[in-house]
Amino acid sequence: MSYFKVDSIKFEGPQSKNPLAFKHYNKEEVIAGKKMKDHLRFAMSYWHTLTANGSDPFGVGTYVRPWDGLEGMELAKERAKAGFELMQVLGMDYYCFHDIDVAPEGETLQDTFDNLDEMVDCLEKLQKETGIKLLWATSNMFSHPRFVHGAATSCNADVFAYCAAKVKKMLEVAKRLGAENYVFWGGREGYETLLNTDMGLELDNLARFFKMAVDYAKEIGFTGQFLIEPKPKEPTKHQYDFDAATVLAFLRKYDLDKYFKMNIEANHATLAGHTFHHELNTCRINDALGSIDANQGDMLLGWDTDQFPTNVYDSTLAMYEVLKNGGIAPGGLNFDSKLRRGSFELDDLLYGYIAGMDNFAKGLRAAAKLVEDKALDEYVEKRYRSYSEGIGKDIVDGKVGFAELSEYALGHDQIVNESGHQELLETILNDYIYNS
Ligand code: XUL
Ligand code: CO
Repeated sequence: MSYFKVDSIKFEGPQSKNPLAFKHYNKEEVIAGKKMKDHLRFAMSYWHTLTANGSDPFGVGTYVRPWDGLEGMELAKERAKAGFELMQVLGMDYYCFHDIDVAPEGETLQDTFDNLDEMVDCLEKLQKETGIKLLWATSNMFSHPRFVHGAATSCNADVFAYCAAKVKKMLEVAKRLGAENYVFWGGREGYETLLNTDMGLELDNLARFFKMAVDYAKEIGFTGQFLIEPKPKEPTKHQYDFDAATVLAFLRKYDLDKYFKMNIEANHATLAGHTFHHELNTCRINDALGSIDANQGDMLLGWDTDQFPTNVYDSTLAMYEVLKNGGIAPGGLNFDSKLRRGSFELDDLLYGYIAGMDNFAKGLRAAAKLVEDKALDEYVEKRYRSYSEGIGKDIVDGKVGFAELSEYALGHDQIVNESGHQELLETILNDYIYNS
């Protein structure tokens, strides 16, 4: 251990004032029949943690890192070592990466693949030494200028082919490193103006691309779960994978729904005008909840700020959905979160991850009690009880149509409603958060 000032972050309980200790995350503690680590399946995002430097559209990087000044493969290897050390210090069992996070791009596509192969040897060794696993792999098809008009939705077929080569390679890497999932986030899969865009062809091509990925995974025996990560905008004005409902409609149209689930990111949900809770719920009720990118946005800013998640209200509701889903595996909670530009010291990474992990641990504790006590279920069940008997049951059982319902309504036209008790339920939710 050489990069961080402590060997491990330990659980000290809610009373602890030690900034380098967990107050709520007690990895091996059993909650609702499962260890906390198995409910949460925390993962480190390689890009925000090791590759990012704190630059923004107005200024250069600010992060001070021990690998500053290194270049090429030497830099790549140093970052990998630091990343695995960080995960060990935090007791984190998984990580996620894009191809070009771990290895620099070369002059040619073949050079890029050669660099990647060399780094995959290194990552494989680090995985074996530490027992840390790959939650998901993905391919970056948005940063380089070649993706200016899109990746699988580019107007240029050579770009489509280039992307196919990249994803083919990364599926092989994913298989070799035992990735449990494979993510597609369509960073440039969208448009700036419909004046020059054939949206119908672009969507057909996107579906063709996904089909080829599914076929190739079968061919090489990669059995990880495919995931699509919705986001409504940024970098393009309109992204095709706008939100969970849009992705569901797309998957169903092209008969891809049996192969894909979703990776729901909190900040993407809010950019789409939804809550994180809404997106998770939409996936759960459609059997499409695959994994989570844990972070949060800023209420006052309209872009993807990717902050470490500290909002316990959101983490409680997220874990509530995860528990109701029967768990998140083979997905997990990947911290797609980055430090603020002003948090440039290496140890800020520890503070960021501790904040996020403790926040979700606290959310899990509250959510587990909510589920166990059926604290919200009771109200929901009662609210819909008119569908368990009488005319409501006939509707659910498909026994009546408009004619029967019209006859019924004529005899029952003095409607009586009951309160939804929203404020009471919000108080109950708060009580569970305070007392868990
Ligand atoms: C971008 C984003 C990506 C994906 C992986 O907003 O969330 O980092 O998670 O490409
Ligand atoms: Co993400």
